[in-house]
Formats: sequence, structure tokens, C-alpha cells
Amino acid sequence: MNRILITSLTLLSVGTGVLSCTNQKEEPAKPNILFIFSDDHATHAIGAYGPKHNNPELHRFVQTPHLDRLAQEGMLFNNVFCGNSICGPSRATILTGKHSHMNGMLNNDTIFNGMQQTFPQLLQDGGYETAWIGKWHLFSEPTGFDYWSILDNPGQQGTYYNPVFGSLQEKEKEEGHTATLITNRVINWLKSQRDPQKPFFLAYSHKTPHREWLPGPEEFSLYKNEDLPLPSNFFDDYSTRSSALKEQEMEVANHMNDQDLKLAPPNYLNDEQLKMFWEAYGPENEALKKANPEGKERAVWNYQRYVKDYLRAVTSMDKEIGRLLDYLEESGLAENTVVVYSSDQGFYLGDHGWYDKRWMYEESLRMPLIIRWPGMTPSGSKDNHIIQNTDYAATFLDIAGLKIPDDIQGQSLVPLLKQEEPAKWRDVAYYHYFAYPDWHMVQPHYGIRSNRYKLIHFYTTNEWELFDLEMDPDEMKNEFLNPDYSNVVTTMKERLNRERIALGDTVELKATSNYHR
Ligand SMILES: [Ca+2]
Repeated sequence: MNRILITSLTLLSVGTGVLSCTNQKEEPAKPNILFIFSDDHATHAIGAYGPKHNNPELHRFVQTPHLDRLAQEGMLFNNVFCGNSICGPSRATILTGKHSHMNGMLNNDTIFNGMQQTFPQLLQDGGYETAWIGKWHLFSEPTGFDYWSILDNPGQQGTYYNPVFGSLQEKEKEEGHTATLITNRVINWLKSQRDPQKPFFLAYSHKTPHREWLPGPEEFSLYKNEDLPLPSNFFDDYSTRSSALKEQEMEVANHMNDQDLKLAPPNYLNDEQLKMFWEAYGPENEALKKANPEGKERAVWNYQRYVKDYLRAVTSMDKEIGRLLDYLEESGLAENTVVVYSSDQGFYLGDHGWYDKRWMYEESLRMPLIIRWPGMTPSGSKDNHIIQNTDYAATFLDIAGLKIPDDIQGQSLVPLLKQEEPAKWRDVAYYHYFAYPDWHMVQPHYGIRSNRYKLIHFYTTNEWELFDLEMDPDEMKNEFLNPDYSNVVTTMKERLNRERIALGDTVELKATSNYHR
């Protein structure tokens, strides 16, 4: 680890309280923090997370060598759960260390209030230089950053090619693949824009692999003549579970539009990119038209197109992450930089027949989290504690050696990074999804997940679900009314109630949205 010498002379200049300390004292240099953040990246689309029970064969098609390398050199967290599986709210929770009901960002129709306490402001106060580059998607201007450059149009969602970057100074459209352009900006900031005298916190934030999953130029041909395996519950009939599952509009078979399926190009491509688009998809689209498959056969065609594009986009992003990790090595920054990889939530890759997120089921509840802290995290280590996205702010502050404010709801992961067992750790993850009616029509629900069980309450329809994750990891069988589980139901209900009160989520339960259909 890099160390800086603080001489007695320096100590004299910072206050009388240290005058008695006349010896030279070594203090560790504050580590830099690089937060690599992506959008909708499911853990089952990262090689290092290994095969998934309902679709183990998919694992051999996942190509994320650079994230896998990061996991080999650091610590991989197996049980990380968001508190509200949708973009803006998860980002607001990460910034504040507070669940949605505390930070005010309940859904994507809300504008994040950047005047409240966030960890970047606290890092700034603690002597860090802070920057956010790439996707932001909180609708208000970033606060607490010395520098920011964020994807602007449309609606801060950004585009896969030719994006508009917005900063305090200007809006600038740039031609090219967005993951590459974000990486260029990040490397440029590290090289020539930051203050080398200060430790930094830098968020390197991708749009990828958010809908509509458009790959980089070199990944269009991946899986060209291959069939990807289907999840075992792709044709889920949603029996035994809440009526909400039949009401949703997020089925790969029925709810994807022409741009999702690349039957029509997005409107932001230039002529050269359009040519590339039609070369990649045109012949297969023609063949589809001719064969005109229906029912299950068409659903499988949609799945192939969707999951191939999702994994292609992931590989394009992974390559760019590799380029940045290489730059950290070359520049000598790697040694004193904590690298964190995560995504705002998970995603369905045909699991339950779905794409998108929002539900408290495993695929979208889970967030990837990999942390490499040179000299601290044992290489290739894994952690199984129940982590939430409320923990990120506390962790960043703790890494920086700063005080964690009492009103932050999460806990620092630093003890876990050192493989120390904390005296106290949560036994359940808390969840509350609010947005209804909204895109994909998922009913609001809240619940808790322990290591073995998950209890969910759909309060607008007053339906409950209990899953035994050990017996039923794919959450296909609701055990709520099964007499064999009546004791578990009682215990979990009581635990859920205690957790709601402890976290202050006691407002009236009602759906919230400004969405108009
Ligand atoms: Ca997202």
C-alpha cells in the first residue's frame, strides 16, 4: 500500500492538538475509489457468478473476462439485494444510504432531491475530489461532484450510439459507441482533469446493458449461429402465485417492441451504423418474416434475439472496463485504488418468461458486487452476508476513513472486505416497490428475504407469497397457504413488521405513480 509521510512539521501546521507528537508518523494515503456502475446487469450474466440453477448451460455463453479478472483479484459478494428494483430509486439509495421511503425517490417519475445528504458531498468535505461520468438518470443535476458529464437525451436515459453528454458548461453530442465514449472521458479525467494532490472518487457509469441492448460494433456477430439455452421456467404459468404475475406486461413472448427485437433500428444511428445494423439483423429478420412462427416457437425466437443482444452488449461493456483496468495498471493508479463493480439492480433473462426488473424475485432483486482493494481483499475471496444497496454509501465513507452519519441506514462492508466477522449484521434484506401503474404493470409490493425464506405482500390486491429458497430457488411454488409452513409464515410476518418499523417505512400503503397510459 502507498504511504505518505506526515512529518512533525505538517502536524504542527494542522492544529495544536498534535503538538506533543514530535516523531515522524506514517499514515496510509487515502485510497482512491473507482465505482464502476452499470444499468440492469444481472448476476447470471457475469461469468464469475457461475452457473444459475434454472439455466446452467447459459453460463458457458457469458463472456465477461475483465469482470471475472476483477473478481479473481478481489472479493465477490454473493448476496446483494436492492431495496427497490428500478433505476432511479436504486441510484438514489446508493447515493444516500437510505431506502426509497427515506430519500423520497419512490419511482422513476420522481426528481431526486440532490440537496439532501449524499456520500459524494461527504467525501468532498473529507478532502476527496469527486466525479461522475456516464449515466446518471436521477433527473436533477448531480450535486456533490467537482466534475460531472452525464448522458443527457432522452430523459437522461442516453443512447447506445452517438450520445449527448451534458455537463454544467455545455451539451455535446459525440459520434460513436457510448460505452467507448464514456471510457474515453473517464480515462481523460484521470489523465489530465483531476487534481493529482487529492484522492478521488470517480463513478464510471454505463448505460449498458439497459433496454434496448445494442452491442458495440465488434459484438454483433457473437452467437451468430448458436442457440442459447432456455431457462427451465421460461414458460411459467404463474400458478400458485399472486394474480399480479398474470397482469404484468414484461413477457419476452408478448411485450417486446420492434426496437427491442431489432426488427426496426433506433432513431439515433448514423448511416454507417445503420448499415452495420442491417447487416447484423437483416437476413435473420427476413427469415423470420418468411417462416412467420407463432406461439411458443415465436416466443423462443424473441428469447434468442433478446438474450443474445443482452449478452453481446455486456461483452462490449466488459471490454471497455478491461481497457480502463489496464489504464489503472499502466498509470500506477491501480495500487492505491479500490475498484468497485456493481449495477443498480438485476434483470430477467427469460426467467419466468420475462425481461425487465421491478419484482422482488431473485433475478431482479440481486445486484452484482465485486470489490478489489489491493492489500486488503484476499484474491478470489467470496462473501455471503446479506448486503443491501443502503450499504454502499457507508462503505465508501469508511474506505475514505470518514465518519458514517447515524441517519445512513446501511452498514460499512469494510470489515467484510478484511474478512472480519462484524459483531452485528442484518438477518433479512428489506424491499419495497412502489411504481404502479407504470411501465410493465407490476403491482406494488414489499417484503423481506432471509437466507432461506422470502415473504412478499402485494398490498393492493392483498395477496401474500412465501418461498422456501432452499427447496425452490426459482420461486415457482408459493407456500403461504401450505400448513407445513404456517410457523414460518408467522415468524416471517412478525419479522417483516419489525423491519418496516425499524426502517421507518410505515407510511400508508398505496401505489404511487404519475404514469399515464
Ligand atoms: Ca437499471
